[in-house]
Amino acid sequence: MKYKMTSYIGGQWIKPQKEEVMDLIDPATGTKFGEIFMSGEYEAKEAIRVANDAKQVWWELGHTMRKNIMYKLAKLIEENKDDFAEIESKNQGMPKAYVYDDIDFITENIKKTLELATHLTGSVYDLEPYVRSYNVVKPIGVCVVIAPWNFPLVVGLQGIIPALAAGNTVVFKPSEFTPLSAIKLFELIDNAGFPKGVVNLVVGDGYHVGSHLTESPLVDKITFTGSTKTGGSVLKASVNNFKSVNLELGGKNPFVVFEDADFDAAIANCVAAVTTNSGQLCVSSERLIVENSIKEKFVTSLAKAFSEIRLGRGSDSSTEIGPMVNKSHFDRVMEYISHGIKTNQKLVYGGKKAVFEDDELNGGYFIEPTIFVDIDTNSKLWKEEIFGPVAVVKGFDTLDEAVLLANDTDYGLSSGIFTEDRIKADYVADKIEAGIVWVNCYYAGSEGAHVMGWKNSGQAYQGGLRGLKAYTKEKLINIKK
Ligand code: TXE
Repeated sequence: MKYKMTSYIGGQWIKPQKEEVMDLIDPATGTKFGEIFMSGEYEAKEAIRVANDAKQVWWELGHTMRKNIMYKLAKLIEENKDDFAEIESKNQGMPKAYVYDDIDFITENIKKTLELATHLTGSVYDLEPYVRSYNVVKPIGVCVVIAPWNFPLVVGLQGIIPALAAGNTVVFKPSEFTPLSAIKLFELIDNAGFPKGVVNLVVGDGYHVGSHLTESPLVDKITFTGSTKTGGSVLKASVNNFKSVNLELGGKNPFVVFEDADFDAAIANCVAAVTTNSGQLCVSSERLIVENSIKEKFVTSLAKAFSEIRLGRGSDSSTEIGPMVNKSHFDRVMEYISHGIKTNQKLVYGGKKAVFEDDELNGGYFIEPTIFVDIDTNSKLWKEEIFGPVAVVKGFDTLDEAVLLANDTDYGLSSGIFTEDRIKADYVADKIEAGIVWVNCYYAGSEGAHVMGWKNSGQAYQGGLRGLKAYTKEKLINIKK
């Protein structure tokens, strides 16, 4: 299949001017299934121009009309969930079950965010006899949303939804490696009734499209999700007109297990923490910090659980984990494993390209879930984000040693603690330097809560009312009485 009309600008599908084409490869088999036309500077600038022109129209439509249009989009997304599941499993290699969960999350998120938008109200200060002051809340303006290749649809919409709900216009750039769900999304946006120019799509890479979006003086806000390195470039590019910037970056998240933990629950949570989306998830865990008294038993049980995981095509309903997104990421993760082996780190499970009876899958980019124990904390396997199903284990004896190990990282995105002792849990949760702490419930969460990456994992809040407010600016008006 050849995807030519890959940018949606000003309510129209556009064929990129330059006609540069990228191959689309199924990561489960390594075979080409299509080609996609990449946009460049012209489309990036055109999308910003129309989004800037549409600012007033979208804001003046009012909350109720905006809500009706976005509710319609939520309904269309829900009705098309089978297509999204098909697309994401083919393009990113994700098991379909994840996509169905994501669609439920997205459609709920659209509704909840629009409810929260009714709380974007100002305040009146009527304290003096001669002046009345009030703050009013306004949209920021043109928001650029840049997404990575993992969880392409949900991560993109986590920026697009609050931006639109707060009355901003949007230019969305998905990853060049996983643009297909965005193209499907914009087919639905085209039918949802948005005024022209309010939401725009530009498919292209970071150099030809991303940099023009982040540098443009017409852009008021950037929401970027991706690697810490690129996040730094985005922040630098944004300073020319002091854009507001949300950064959701990488992690090297600790999973701390004490001997008094509910052992089976800790193992089950750890399997999910390490292997969900084959470890290609910013909040997954790659550093397992386990009390020495149970370390051996824990590692043996984890290895057994890993041996029972079903790897396969995302489109196969029995698949639990899929492949790495592409050949270059597969090579990158395998290089970490080889480095561990070459530097005498103790590999106790996995460490190889997965082998299948179905020979077609042997061309794919699958990696066995992998465990290294007693890792040297100077090793890059301990320090760097691998973004694959590779866990390194380190033992500890005391509470403070556990905390030191957990915080021995430049990142601070998320963390897990497993213990039945509430006081211990509270102590460690308080000391851990991370934006999220999960105690006995990795990946659980409550509606309306907001998160922020600490240290090199990001800046600005996402989610809830606080996250929504990041898409607004306020004005103080003082009126003489
Ligand atoms: O990131 P990249 P990838 C992180 C995770 C992992 C990475 C994987 O840590 O390392 O994302 O995604 C565009 N100006 N998280 O490899 O390379 C690029 O085209 C503007 C964190 O895709 O940083 C793509 O669209 N844009 C996380 C996007 O940036 C540029 C959740 C990301 O690319 C650009 C998920 C430039 N100069 C993944 N260069 C979290 N914390 O929430 C590239 N891009």
